[in-house]
Amino acid sequence: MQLQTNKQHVIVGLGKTGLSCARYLQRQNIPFMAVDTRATPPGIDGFRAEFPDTTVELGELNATTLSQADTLVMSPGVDLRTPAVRQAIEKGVSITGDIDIFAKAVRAPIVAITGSNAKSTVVTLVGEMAKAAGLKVAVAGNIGLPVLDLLADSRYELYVLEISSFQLETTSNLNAKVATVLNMSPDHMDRYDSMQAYHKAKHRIFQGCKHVVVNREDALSRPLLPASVKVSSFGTGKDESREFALISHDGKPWLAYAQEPLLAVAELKIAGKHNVANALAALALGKAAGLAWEPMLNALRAFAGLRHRCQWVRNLNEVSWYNDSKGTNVGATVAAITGLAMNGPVILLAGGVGKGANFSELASVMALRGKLAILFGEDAGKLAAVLAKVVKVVHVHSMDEGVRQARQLAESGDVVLLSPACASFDMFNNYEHRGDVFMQAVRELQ
Ligand code: UMA
Ligand code: ADP
Repeated sequence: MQLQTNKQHVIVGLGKTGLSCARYLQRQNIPFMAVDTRATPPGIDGFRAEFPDTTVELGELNATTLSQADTLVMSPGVDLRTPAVRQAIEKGVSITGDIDIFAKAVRAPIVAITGSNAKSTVVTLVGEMAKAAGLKVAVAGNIGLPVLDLLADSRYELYVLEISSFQLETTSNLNAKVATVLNMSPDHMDRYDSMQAYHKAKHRIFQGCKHVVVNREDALSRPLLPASVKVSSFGTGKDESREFALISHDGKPWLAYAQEPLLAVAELKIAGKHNVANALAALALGKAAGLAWEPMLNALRAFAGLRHRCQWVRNLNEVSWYNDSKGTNVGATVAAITGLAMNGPVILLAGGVGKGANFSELASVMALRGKLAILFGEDAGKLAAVLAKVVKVVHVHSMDEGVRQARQLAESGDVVLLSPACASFDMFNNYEHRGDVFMQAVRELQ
């Protein structure tokens, strides 16, 4: 959305995004006020110091304030179904968000990436590929850096953006050069009335895009688009498309394009079949963005993976320990268990805030590859209700206790995996904190 200087803008939410929006609007001389549902949002003192003349309203959102605005600049953490926001929308107030504003302001092409899982891994890989190809590339969005903070530097030649469904709800006509929904499985079911609503939000990423990358193994990743839009695809299963695929070459698995081998899977440092899919997705996106093979393949060879994503921690008495604290929904944890189970039977540490998820799919994969579930946090009971039917279940009250239990019960050849299938905020500051506490406890084991 193009913002106008003679209109009243209200920034809703004073987190990272709200702050970046305030800085951007101020640079553009666009007047604004700000609201946040919390009585004392973190960082409010810094905000007041930076914007001393800005009106700030804190606490429950005021329907009159929002309805009198011309435009609400929404933060992703605020639900558009909040009554005061819904009322303002019904009165005709327009809605935008940081990605929407950014898309209208930039000149360089965007590679836009969403999906229920694998976003940060694939975004980082494509960023590394572009860097290896010599481009000045920005990697930003849901991965942690608000996009509007990029606009202060006009030298970027490519933007690789991770975009969440929350951010897409307020984004129209992103006009990306390349866009993808990497995969779709239920997540954030506390923010959506149905899977269809979540799907609809994700597929907004394709509005105005020139080239789509689809996951052949996930029909929900495929948009309905006019024939003029180019389509590439990736997948690890049987391939009849002559696209990005996994093939057997000299008896070994290789990443391939059009049946031509590109890189032996053995050359990848990232583990698990889900990461082979991620590597193929990154190649498909990079090629659609115009990158050459050699820098892309060099970036793939060098990439050791992100922290807290199936991250190897240590081996102790022939038991291997992995931190997948970023496994915050059922689909992610299923992929992590499947990806690591080839190393041995899995002892799973899981639990936290389930965000309204249905955990039954976890039971199927644990029945096949699991040995024991050690559960903690708010929704441990819901997890136990499905997992206790297929594996032994132990309840613990802290990560330290969970790690001690795993140490006691693990036998040679087992894999101990923290992949909670839940958000962390009932017991930890965030998933990084949860993963760090786990790794610390594991490293201290004698
Ligand atoms: N909040 C309130 N009241 C408000 C505003 C926010 O209670 O008025 C709460 C939210 O519910 C949330 C927290 O404050 O719990 C932060 O919300 P925010 O919208 O201010 O978030 P930002 O700090 O701006 O960070 C956001 C993304 N956060 C969310 O979508 C919740 C960050 O993704 C993103 O990195 C950042 O913008 C930069 O683009 C985080 C995330 O958890 C990592 N994303 C979800 C995910 O990956 O699953 C979607
Ligand atoms: P996101 O940014 O979408 O959360 P990440 O790259 O941070 O994605 O990975 C989060 C988690 O998703 C990982 O810890 C792993 O458990 C799981 N995961 C990674 N790749 C895939 C995939 N291709 N399909 C399903 N789950 C995956």
